[in-house]
Amino acid sequence: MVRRPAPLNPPAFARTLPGRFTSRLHDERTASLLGIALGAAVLVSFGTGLVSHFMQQPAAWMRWPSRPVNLYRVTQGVHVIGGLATVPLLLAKLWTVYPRLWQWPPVRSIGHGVQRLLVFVLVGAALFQFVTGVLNIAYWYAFRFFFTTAHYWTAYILVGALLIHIADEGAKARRAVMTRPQDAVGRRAFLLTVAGASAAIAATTVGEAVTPLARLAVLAPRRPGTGPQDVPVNKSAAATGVTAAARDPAWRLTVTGRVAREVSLTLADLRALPQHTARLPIACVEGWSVEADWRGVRLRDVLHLAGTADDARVRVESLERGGRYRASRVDPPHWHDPLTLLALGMNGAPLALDHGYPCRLIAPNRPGVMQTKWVHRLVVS
Ligand code: HEM
Ligand SMILES: Nc1nc2c(c(=O)[nH]1)N[C@H]1C(S)=C(S)[C@@H](COP(=O)(O)O)O[C@H]1N2
Ligand SMILES: [Mo]
Repeated sequence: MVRRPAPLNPPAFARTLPGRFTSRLHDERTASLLGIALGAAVLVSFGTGLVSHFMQQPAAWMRWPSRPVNLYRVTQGVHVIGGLATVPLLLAKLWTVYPRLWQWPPVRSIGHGVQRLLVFVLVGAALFQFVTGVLNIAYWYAFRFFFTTAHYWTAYILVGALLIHIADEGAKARRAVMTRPQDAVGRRAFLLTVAGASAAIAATTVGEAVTPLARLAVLAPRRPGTGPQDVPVNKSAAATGVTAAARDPAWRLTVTGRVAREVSLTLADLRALPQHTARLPIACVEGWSVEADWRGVRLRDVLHLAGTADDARVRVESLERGGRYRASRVDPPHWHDPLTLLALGMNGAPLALDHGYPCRLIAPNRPGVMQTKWVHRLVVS
C-alpha cells in the first residue's frame, strides 16, 4: 500500500512531540505572520543594500547627491542594525516551517517539485545573506575578497525567490492572518518572545550609529567614543604600512591629470589656505557611524588651484600601496559641496595618524570606505 499522509501534516516524529505545542507553533497563522515581517525586512535590506552598492560603484548614468548629509548613514545603519534585529525572525520562521522538510513523499508532481526547490533556494539564500552579513561585520574574514560580491548577487537570488514565493503563498498567508485565530495563547507568547529577541538585539547594537546610546551597544563591534579622538578606526596606519610615508616631511599633496596646471602642496601650504569646519559622520559600510568636527581645506579650493573643470571627476589616492580602499572616486556633486574637505584636523586637534594624517577626505552622504585617509594625490579626469 502507498503511504500518503496529507502534505501539511506534521511528520511522524513531530507528532510524538507534545501535540498542542507543535500544532500551534507550526501552524499557518504563525508562519504567515513571521513570513510577512521577514519578507518586509528582506525588501528593506535589498533596497538599502542597493544604495550601498551603487554609491560605491555608480552606473555611468548615476549621479548621487551630496545631501542629505546623513543619507548613507541612515540607509546603511538600517541595513546592518535592521538586519541583525531580523535574525530572530528568520530563526523563528525556519523553526515554524521545518516539519515540512520531512513531508512525504518529498515530491508529488513536477509543479510541487519546482515549488519545493524554490523554497530551498529561498531558505538557502536567506541563510547565506544573514550569516555572511553577520560574519562580515564581526570581522571574521574567512571570505575576505569575496563577501561583497557574493552578498550582492545572492541578494538578487533571494529577492527573486521571495517574489515568486509571495506570488505562490501570499494569498494563503493573507487569509491565515485575516481570519480570526482560535486559541492564540501559545502563539502569542511565541511571537512576543521573537519580538523581544529582536528588540534586545536592536537595543544592544543601535548605539553604534546613535551616539547617545553608545554605552548600550555591547553587541556592536565598533562604537562611538572609542578609538583615537573618540572615533573608531578600522584600518590603522600600521596595518596599512603607511606610517613612515605619512610622517615624512617630504610629503606633498599633488593635483594631476586633466588640469590646467599641476599643483604640489606641502602641509604648510595646505594650512595656509582658507580653513573651514564641517560636522560630518564617518558612516562605515559595516553599519557603525560617528559624527566629528572636521577642519581643513575645501576640496574644491584645491582643485580650483589646479584649474579643474567643473564637470571633472576626481580620484583621491592615498599613500597606501595596495588594499581595496586605497583610492576613491569623487564626482562633481561631492567635490563642489562646500562641506567636502581635505581634513587636517578633527574634534579640535590635529588629525591622528590613524585617522589619516597628514590629510584625509571627508565628504557628506558617502560610505566610510570612500573617506580616503592618508591622501597624497588627486587625479582629475
Ligand atoms: C544580518 C543581516 C545583514 C548584514 C549584517 C548585512 C551586512 C552588509 C554589509 C556590511 C554590507 C556592506 C558590504 C561592503 O560594501 O563592503 C552589505 C551590503 C549589501 N547587502 Fe547586506 N547584510 C545583511 C542582510 C542582507 C540581506 C537580507 C540582503 C538582501 C536582500 C542584503 C543585501 C545587500 C546588498 C545588495 C549589499 C550591497 C553589496 C555591494 O556593495 O555590492 N543584505 N550588507
Ligand atoms: N587609505 C585608506 N583610507 C580609508 C580606509 C583604508 O583602509 N585605507 N578605510 C576606510 C574605512 S572602511 C572607513 S570606515 C573609514 C574610517 O575612518 P576612521 O578610521 O578615521 O574612523 O576610513 C576609510 N578610509
Ligand atoms: Mo568602513
